[in-house]
Amino acid sequence: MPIDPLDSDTAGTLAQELSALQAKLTRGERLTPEDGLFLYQRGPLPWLQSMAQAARRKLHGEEAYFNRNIHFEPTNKCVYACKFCAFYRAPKAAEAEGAWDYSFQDLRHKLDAYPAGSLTEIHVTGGVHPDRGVEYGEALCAFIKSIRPELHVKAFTAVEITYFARKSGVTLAEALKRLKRAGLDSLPGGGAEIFDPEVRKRIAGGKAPAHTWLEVHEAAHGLGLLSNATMLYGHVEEYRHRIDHMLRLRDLQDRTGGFKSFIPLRYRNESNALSHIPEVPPEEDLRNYAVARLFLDNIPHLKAYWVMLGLDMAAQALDYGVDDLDGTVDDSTRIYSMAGGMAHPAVTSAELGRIIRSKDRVPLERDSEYRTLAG
Ligand code: V47
Ligand code: SF4
Repeated sequence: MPIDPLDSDTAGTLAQELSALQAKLTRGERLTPEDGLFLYQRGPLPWLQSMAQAARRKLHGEEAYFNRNIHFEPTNKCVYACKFCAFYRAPKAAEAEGAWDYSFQDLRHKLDAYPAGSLTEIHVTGGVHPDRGVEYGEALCAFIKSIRPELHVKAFTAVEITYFARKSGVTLAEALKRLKRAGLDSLPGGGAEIFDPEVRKRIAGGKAPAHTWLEVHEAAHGLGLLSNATMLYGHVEEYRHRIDHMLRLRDLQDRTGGFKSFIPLRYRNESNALSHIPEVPPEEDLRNYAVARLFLDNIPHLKAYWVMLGLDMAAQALDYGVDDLDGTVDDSTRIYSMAGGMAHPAVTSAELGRIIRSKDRVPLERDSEYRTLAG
């Protein structure tokens, strides 16, 4: 078949651009936003995979991490109503409408099911309850520490903390100081969604804007609290919005070094106000992991949250820059099952180990600060 001169020209230019980027990455140089956008739009997936694998290998060799954790979602009643959220119920909703509001005694009961030493972390996040200020957050952290002092308390998104502070009339820094004093150990990465103001307004109008989310994390890092960062993708955003999101995280990380891991979250479309938007295909998830690994050169870990992806896709993501599969979870979260994810997400550490080994990688159980635990 004759070669179309235009196609071969385009192919030649693409090959040249990729080889320039490969040289840049090999020299350890940082990608610009334009480079990132180019890779999203035109980077061939096998090329991205190979570059992301190399970047991951430089940071973590063949090791891949998991932990033993559960989630606690105190309530799904929320003053906001993010359009993508299937978990949300109005503050006055009744139990019959699917609303819940767990007490501290309910939490004690849940924790009693776990023998000492069987968990290392509890991840606490939920709806933004209209009546709860920083006093509630303090009491919850202190309660967990009083019954399970050995557990790392990763609790409250920047959105929840912003509301706590406003409700209690204190600054963000003061709220964080008080939560830390009460037992908070680190912040989860939720609530980031997409930072671009137009997109944020369309999917999560009303809740803490990007600069406030970033301010909470910066203040937390300043107090010695580490944190994670998420990005909700595959809805109405464009590639340039994902790059803008990661750029803001990369800039903050340059200043503080306090982010432990980046967690891309694929938009799931069941039972929410954006259900007409189809979910992205798996190739898009893999492309996103690879670009994230290459662009976010200063956030050490890239996490595939298997609860959202399913275990098979999480395993595949290990070949695209991912070095962490999160934890055992033990059917303790409903944010994803309500949005179309696995109905009862639970996995043993042996199973996570098997998945990691199936990719010729070395499974390591970690604590919440990525220190390896003796296995
Ligand atoms: O901020 C809600 C997302 C997040 C949907 O820090 C949805 O280790 C997709 O942040 N489709 C909360 N995503 C969960 C979260 C998280 C998860 C795992 C680990 C960590 C960590 C943090 O869940 C929200 C939002 O971005 N989310 N609804 C949905 N329909
Ligand atoms: Fe509320 Fe969080 Fe759901 Fe938004 S994503 S409606 S803040 S629970």
